[in-house]
Amino acid sequence: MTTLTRRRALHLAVAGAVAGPAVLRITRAHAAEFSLKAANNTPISHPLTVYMTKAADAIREETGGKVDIKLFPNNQLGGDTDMLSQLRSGALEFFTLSPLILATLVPAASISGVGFAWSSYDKLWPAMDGDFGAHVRAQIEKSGLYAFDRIWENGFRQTTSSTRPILKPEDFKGFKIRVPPSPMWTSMFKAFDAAPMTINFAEVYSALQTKIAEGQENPLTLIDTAKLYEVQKYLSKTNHMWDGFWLLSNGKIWRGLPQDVKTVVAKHFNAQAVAQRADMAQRSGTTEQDLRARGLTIQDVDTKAFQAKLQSAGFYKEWKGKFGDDAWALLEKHTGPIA
Ligand code: X2X
Repeated sequence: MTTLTRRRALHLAVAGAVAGPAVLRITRAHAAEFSLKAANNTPISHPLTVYMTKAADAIREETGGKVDIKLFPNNQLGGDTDMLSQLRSGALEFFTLSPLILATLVPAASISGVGFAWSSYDKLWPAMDGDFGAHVRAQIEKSGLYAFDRIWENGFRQTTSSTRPILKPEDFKGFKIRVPPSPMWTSMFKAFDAAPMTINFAEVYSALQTKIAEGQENPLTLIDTAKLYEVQKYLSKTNHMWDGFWLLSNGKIWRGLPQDVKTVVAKHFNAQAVAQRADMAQRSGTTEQDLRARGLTIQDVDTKAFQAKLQSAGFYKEWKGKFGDDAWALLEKHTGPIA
């Protein structure tokens, strides 16, 4: 098997060098028994892309080239809304999506993104990998999609602005902020009295550059790798919610794959998700320094005041009602009392 793999690698290298990428692609598709596509919305340098690539490489290696997963990062196949449609129709086999955006299809999925719910990763990861995550994945399966066991990391979300720093909840009043397409995001920023506008991540940079939106909110790693610091001045550490990426597959396609293929694919995707979390945790301090060096003014805020604003606006009452008492109790079993 090793010799075969090596010979194949050599063959590909030669084909690539002599005839260019078009031939390379044809050769690979021909060699693979299962040519599958995976897509995401993060830049090539983001750890989500880096570790999905590692998983695809490990899968190709272990199956001797039989399973070839080609990655389309950085919204190459369209924005999240488009990619979700492609996944559902079967045009795309694997796709990572925020639980909150997935909630446009599976309302129960956004429960992991409740504002200020998680005080630490020591609570979050065991919950997502345990009964709480299993509850969400069961709802996802009912919608005809399959969610892999290990959710990938996006991070705690922070607020950026090109016009004025958001230091107190009142600063949000009328603030034109881009939010991802999801009822919970719109609800949260309405509760802050901001003026949220729904835009897919694929269009965020240009929306900020043209000042259609004054600000946006995302974890530091994404602000860094998507170069949002080029079009934003201030960053407030509002830490208002945690967000991850469920790796999803089309349920029918997934169930149709041979068991040995599913086992290898799931093993490597889940293992690389856990490795990606660790990498993200390691880089948080240096990313903040990097963003300061690139000219962002970064400020701490009193996050309790922002949470109190959500509370008084009825945000928690609304969402507890939507998710139901049982799901809410399961959440608070891990987080402790939220509000
Ligand atoms: O759209 C966003 O802001 C992003 C990239 O964080 C998500 O996928 C939710």
